[in-house]
Amino acid sequence: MNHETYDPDDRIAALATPWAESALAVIRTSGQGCIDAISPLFSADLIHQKSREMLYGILSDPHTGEALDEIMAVVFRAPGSYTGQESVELYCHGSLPGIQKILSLLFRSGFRQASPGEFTFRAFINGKMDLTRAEAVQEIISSKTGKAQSMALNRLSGSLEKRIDHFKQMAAGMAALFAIQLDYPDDEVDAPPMPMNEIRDMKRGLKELIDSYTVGKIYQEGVIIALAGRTNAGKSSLFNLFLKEDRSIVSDVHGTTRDYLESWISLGGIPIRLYDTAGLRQSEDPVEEEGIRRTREVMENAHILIYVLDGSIGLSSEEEDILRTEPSEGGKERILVWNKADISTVTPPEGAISISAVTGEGFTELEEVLRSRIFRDAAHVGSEAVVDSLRQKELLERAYSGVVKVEEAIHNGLPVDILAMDLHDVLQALGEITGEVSSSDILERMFSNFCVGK
Ligand SMILES: Nc1nc2c(ncn2[C@@H]2O[C@H](COP(=O)(O)OP(=O)(O)O)[C@@H](O)[C@H]2O)c(=O)[nH]1
Ligand SMILES: [Mg+2]
Repeated sequence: MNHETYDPDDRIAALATPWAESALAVIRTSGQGCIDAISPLFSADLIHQKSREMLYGILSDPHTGEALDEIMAVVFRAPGSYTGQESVELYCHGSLPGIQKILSLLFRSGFRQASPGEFTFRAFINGKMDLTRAEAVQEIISSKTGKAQSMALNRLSGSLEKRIDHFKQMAAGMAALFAIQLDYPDDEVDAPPMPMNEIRDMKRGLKELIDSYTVGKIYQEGVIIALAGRTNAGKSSLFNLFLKEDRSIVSDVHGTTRDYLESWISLGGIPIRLYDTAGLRQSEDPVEEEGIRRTREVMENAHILIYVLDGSIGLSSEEEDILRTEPSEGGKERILVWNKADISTVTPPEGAISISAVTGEGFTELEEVLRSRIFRDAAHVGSEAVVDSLRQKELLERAYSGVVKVEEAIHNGLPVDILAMDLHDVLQALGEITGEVSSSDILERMFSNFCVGK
């Protein structure tokens, strides 16, 4: 979005629901005068309509008289709307040609197409929400599991903003203290003591939030897991067990899965992008060869590889070689699964989890192991405020290192005006998180990731 040319007074419109055939579609508009602009297009009286109440009517083109749709309309008078501006929302039928007609009528009636994130951008500049909440809007929309969604909802209700405000108050308190110190000459004995406890508390609190990023990122972005192993080991069977449906073709014909399949699954609320791959084996068949090439690509990109071994026939020499290599080579986690435990007569290799993709035995244990691997590097965090935006995390780190600098300066007996300068950095970074101080490129980067209609 280019808000250099951004004009908060013009009227914007966009489809807020997906561009697809559906029962209902919502068209959102915002901007001064938008009730007046839509009123001549609508059969019922919008001008005197109460704010935030649905009104039934026919939307038609005033020039041709053509009726476009039977809809419900809601007016929002400023500042009681999402954007803080006067807004009208139209609930129409989800017909693609219908939506197109209505939008083009709006564009002919003084509205322009909203840029991605422009509604939320307006909400931000009109003081309806701080940046942490604005980011949460996008995070809610893009969350893939219930848990991720409720974490983002927490941020929308201001849990993160409150934490940051708390830090800001602490820093402001310190700044006041430093200001008093400046008034005391060196030899004065009863100068107030340095705020060492506050500094310690602030460091701990900031660190906690920074650490929560690992967990926040896992819930928001998910983890990529690929099933690998030779053909017929039971990868597709295991894939289906994870999905709890028969998505992938299971067959005892070798090389059945020639391409990879992918699906989002939820592992106790953690979004997992799970890949079923073609088995790794030598093949003369060009199609299967391509499948194997893609398998390697998927394996490269996965965070965790589940290596499926066929327990009914034991390890091949190739597999033995693989087992001898470092499990986490290339920074990737590897989990060994000894499948077909229901018919296996061979002793599984050390560290492998015995399961049966057919009977489901051992599956719960596999899920447990996955969870603990996923959270291996993640610090334990409470559920209230979790950071999942890289922007926020980097600013928290800047604030943290500012506090460390203040602490060091105190230890080194540096003059108070130096402390005050370092503290200013801390306040600056915290202010950027919530958007009090924000440069235009940050805003641009943030809001342009939104979808149109948000
Ligand atoms: N008895 C038994 N058979 C299995 C198990 N997992 C897979 N199979 C069978 O092994 C064959 C190959 O399975 P599939 O999932 O297609 O293997 P893939 O080639 O690795 O995808 C099929 O006939 C499956 O029914 C298991 O745990 N126990
Ligand atoms: Mg398969």
